[in-house]
Amino acid sequence: MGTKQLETVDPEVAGLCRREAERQASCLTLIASENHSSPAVREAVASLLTDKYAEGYPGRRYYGGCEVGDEVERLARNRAKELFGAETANVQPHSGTQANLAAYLAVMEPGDCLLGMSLNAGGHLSHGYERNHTGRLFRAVHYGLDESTGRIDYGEVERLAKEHRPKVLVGGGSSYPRLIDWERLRAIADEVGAYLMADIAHPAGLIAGKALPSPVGIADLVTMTTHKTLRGPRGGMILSNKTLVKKVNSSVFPGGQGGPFLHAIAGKAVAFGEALRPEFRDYAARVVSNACRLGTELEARGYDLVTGGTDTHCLLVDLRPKDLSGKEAESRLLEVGIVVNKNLIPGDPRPAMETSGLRLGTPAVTTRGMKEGEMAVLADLIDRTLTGEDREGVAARVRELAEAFPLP
Ligand code: DSN
Repeated sequence: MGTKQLETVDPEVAGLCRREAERQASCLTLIASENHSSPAVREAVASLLTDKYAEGYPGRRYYGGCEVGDEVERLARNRAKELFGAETANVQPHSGTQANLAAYLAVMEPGDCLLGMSLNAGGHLSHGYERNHTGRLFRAVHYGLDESTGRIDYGEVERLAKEHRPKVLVGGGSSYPRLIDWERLRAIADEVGAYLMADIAHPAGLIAGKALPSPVGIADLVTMTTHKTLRGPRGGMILSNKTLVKKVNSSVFPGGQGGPFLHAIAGKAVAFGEALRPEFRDYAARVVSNACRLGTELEARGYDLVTGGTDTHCLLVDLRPKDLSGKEAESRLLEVGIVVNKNLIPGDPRPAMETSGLRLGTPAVTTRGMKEGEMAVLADLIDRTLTGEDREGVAARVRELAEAFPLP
């Protein structure tokens, strides 16, 4: 419906939108943080709710005409609470980074200490990276990974916590393929009187779909994005409890944001509704089993996986034994239509724009309906591409797969 208008009014933008749709349809996305939202989610996001200002919260807005917006936001909040078994949900953050900053400022003052995973080890910019506002506002201290295992060294986390007495301890990251021991982090936080924040941006959908253990009820604050494994629109969310809810809400608005994006909140409500259906549990389980299979198939072809595998949706491939940089591997794979991202590995000797690793994830191809059999095919195609074998044949096979497994 909207595209016809767009073609007439602005053929230039319409053409770009069409090209992006064609790109997504004809390529296979193995970027661990990306997914394909449903047409229902996209319809809600493209609705007229985009035109409405609604600063405040349901029942307490600074504008008239918010009756429908109130219902949309209440619906999204209630579905989020049901989905995650949370006491409270704030669905207004525009992104994961905004959610994290709001969560920190709900319980910390500038200058307070924040302990999180370092960016190089697979944390996130918003976990106190020096050039991010979180690193400039707070005294950030970082834990890394045990270079011999690629796993979190909880002993190091405890040692740093005792030394620096953080106000907030953050768990979660962008390229950590293993389960996080939330109970262990809780115990460390309790030892030093810190709040525990779980950033579940990556595994949110796997937790909602009961494929991974949940930090809800263990952590004081749980932040996430809604567009990764959760398969909703681009955006963020904060779950907390009745003790913290007022602080969280005022930290989001008026603390960090003005008017909420009601169209995005409507899209979140649709995605949460979809994730509450039994099929989503099958999806979450399959994302994980597909990632495990992709990993074992790559290992069988001589690839090293950081931590030796995965418990989640993502894999970190150490390319050093193949004498290939992540940058080169990313670009070779893109040429055949497989979209991935280069990634640092623990103790990486190369810089972040080059890297010695690749991060691979199965959320998007699983949404397209791929199962373990296709993971074996993908591993073969990745290997043939990286060894420089029959590039045209591989590209043709990628196109065939993309056609056989269309976007939702
Ligand atoms: N950029 C996201 C990722 O790719 O993991 C994190 O925000």
